[in-house]
Amino acid sequence: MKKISLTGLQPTGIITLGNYIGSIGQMVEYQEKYDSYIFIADMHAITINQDPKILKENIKSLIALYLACGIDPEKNTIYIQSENPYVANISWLLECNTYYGELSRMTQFKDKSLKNKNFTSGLLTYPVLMAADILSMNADYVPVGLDQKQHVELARDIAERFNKKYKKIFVVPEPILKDSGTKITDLQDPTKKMSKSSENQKGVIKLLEDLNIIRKKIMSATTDSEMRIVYDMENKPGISNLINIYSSLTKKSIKEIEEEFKDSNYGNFKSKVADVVVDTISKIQERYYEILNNEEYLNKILDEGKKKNIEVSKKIYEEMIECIGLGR
Ligand code: ATP
Ligand code: LTN
Repeated sequence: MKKISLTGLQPTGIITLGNYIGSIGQMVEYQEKYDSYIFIADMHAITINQDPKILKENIKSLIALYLACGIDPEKNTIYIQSENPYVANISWLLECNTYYGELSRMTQFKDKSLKNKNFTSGLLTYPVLMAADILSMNADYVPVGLDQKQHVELARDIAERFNKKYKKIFVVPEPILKDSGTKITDLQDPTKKMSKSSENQKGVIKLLEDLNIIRKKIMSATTDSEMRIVYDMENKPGISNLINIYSSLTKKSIKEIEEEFKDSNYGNFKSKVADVVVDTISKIQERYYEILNNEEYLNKILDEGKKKNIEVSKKIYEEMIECIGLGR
C-alpha cells in the first residue's frame, strides 16, 4: 500500500512563478509516489482578519490554479478544510493534550503575536488545528516549507503523547522539507527570494497576471554590466536567476543554456526567457479559466474529496471519543 502524504494550502494571495517552480513540481512528483491529499486550509486563514467575499473567491481560485498547474484530481484527494466538521472537534480533543507552554514557544506564534498586539487565541492554537488536519487523515508524510516544520514536529509530539496516554490511534507523521528545489529570486532584487508578499511587485511574477506585464517585468529584470550569459549566483545573481527560470521551464541544463546563448546579448536572452515564461503561464491561465468556469467539474472533485476526508476523520474522531471516555 502507498504511504500517505498530506499538505494544506492557505487561500491567501495568488501564487508566484517562484511557488510554481519551487513547489508545484514537487507536488506533481509526490502525486506519483504517494496516496496524496491536498486541502485548502481556510480555517487557518481566519487566524488573521479576512474579508469574507475575498476569502471565498480565493478558495475556489486556488483550487482551480493548482489543477491548472498539473495537480491531477485522479491522483490526489482534494478538499476544503472547513467542509469537514470533525477536524475542529478533533482539534479540541488534541488541545486538551497540548501544553500552553508548547504553543507559546512556537516561532510563528511569537513572530505574529509580536507584530499584532491584539491577536486572537486562534493564532496560539493554530498548530493544534494543523495537527488535527494531519492526524485525522493518518498522514505518513507532510511536505511543508521550513517555516512549518516546527508545527509538524509538534503534531508528532501530540500524536506520541496521545498514543501513549490512551491507545495507539495515530500514525506519527514526518515532515518532508519542500525547500530543496531551485530558489527563484526577485527580478528587481535578485539577492532576495521571489515572494508573493513582497513590497515591490515589479520583481514578482504572479500566475494570473497580464501576460504583457509579465513580459515587461522580465525585460526590465536587474542584471549586471557584463555581457556574458554564464551561471554565477554570487557575482551575477540576476542573470543566474533568469538561467534558473529558463532551465526549470525548458528542462535544459545550465551548461546547455550557456552554450545556446554564448553569442547572445542580455536583451536577446531576456526576450527568450520571457517567451518561455509567457508561454507556460498563458497555458496555465487558459486551463485556469476553463476549470473555474466549470462549476460541475470543480464540485465533483471537491465532493469526492469531502466524502473521503469525512469518512477517514469520523473514524478517528469516534476512536478518540471512545478511548478518552466521552459521551454515553
Ligand atoms: P509569503 O510571501 O507569504 O511568504 P511565498 O510566496 O514566499 O509566500 P510560501 O507560502 O512561503 O511562499 O511558500 C509556498 C511554497 O512555495 C513552499 O514550498 C516554498 O518552498 C515555495 N516557494 C516560495 N517562494 C519560492 C521561490 N521564490 N522559489 C522557489 N520556491 C519557492
Ligand atoms: N500552516 C500551513 C498550512 C497548513 C498545513 C496543514 C500544511 C494547514 N494545515 C497541514 C501541512 C499540513 C501554512 O501556512 N503553509
